[in-house]
Amino acid sequence: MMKLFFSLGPNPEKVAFLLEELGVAYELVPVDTFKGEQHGAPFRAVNPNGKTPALIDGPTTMFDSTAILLYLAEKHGKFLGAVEDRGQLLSWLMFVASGLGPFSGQAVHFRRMAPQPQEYAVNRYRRELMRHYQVLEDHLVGKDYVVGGVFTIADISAWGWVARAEFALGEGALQPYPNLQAWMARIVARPALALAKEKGANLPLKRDFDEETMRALFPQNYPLEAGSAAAS
Ligand SMILES: N[C@@H](CCC(=O)N[C@@H](CS)C(=O)NCC(=O)O)C(=O)O
Repeated sequence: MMKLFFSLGPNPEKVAFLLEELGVAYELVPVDTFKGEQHGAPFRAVNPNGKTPALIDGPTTMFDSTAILLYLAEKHGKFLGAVEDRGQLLSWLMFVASGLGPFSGQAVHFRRMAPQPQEYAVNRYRRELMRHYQVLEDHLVGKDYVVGGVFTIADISAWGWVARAEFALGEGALQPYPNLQAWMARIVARPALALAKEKGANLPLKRDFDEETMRALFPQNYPLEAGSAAAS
């Protein structure tokens, strides 16, 4: 059975969402990133980049949510949209992977996690994230889904971070973007998403955000420990 290495976060949740849409059997393997398990040798052997998600499917091991979404959609021949829209599908997947995702992550980091207030960084990432929302907002005029009028992995990929808009920017973050809100309502109504969320929520993962968690997630705030995986 496929193994999905999972923690609670947008990137692993996207893959669980797709697996539920596909209706294939898979095992969720918890990687407790709040305890630093992503830096340990057993997980690094699966994902040398030390982040979730990763997937093992028979002889194939892979990491990065976008790579895994493409792999699974191609394997099952589903949620790729029409062949003539493949360029659009790849474009929007990369828009999320290289823009919406990283800018969301940094917006969260500097607004909520940085040890000292960093006004410049907060503004930089907030405005860039809002610019990405506006790009999607304009693209979605008259469209139900991101690519070709059908539900694809581009919707799954964008959902992961748009779902956390308020976490990144604060209450009412999506208010200026009515098309994005309407699209979001279509995505969150999908039964597969509820199933994926429920399975994730039942895993025994640490929830307390304490000193151990700060060290695990933001090792740059602490002195390098020679030879540690986090230092590499
Ligand atoms: N580009 C990667 C990003 C993966 C990522 O940042 N995963 C987060 C969870 S959403 C993680 O593992 N965080 C733990 C850490 O950074 O130590 C992807 O799309 O899979």
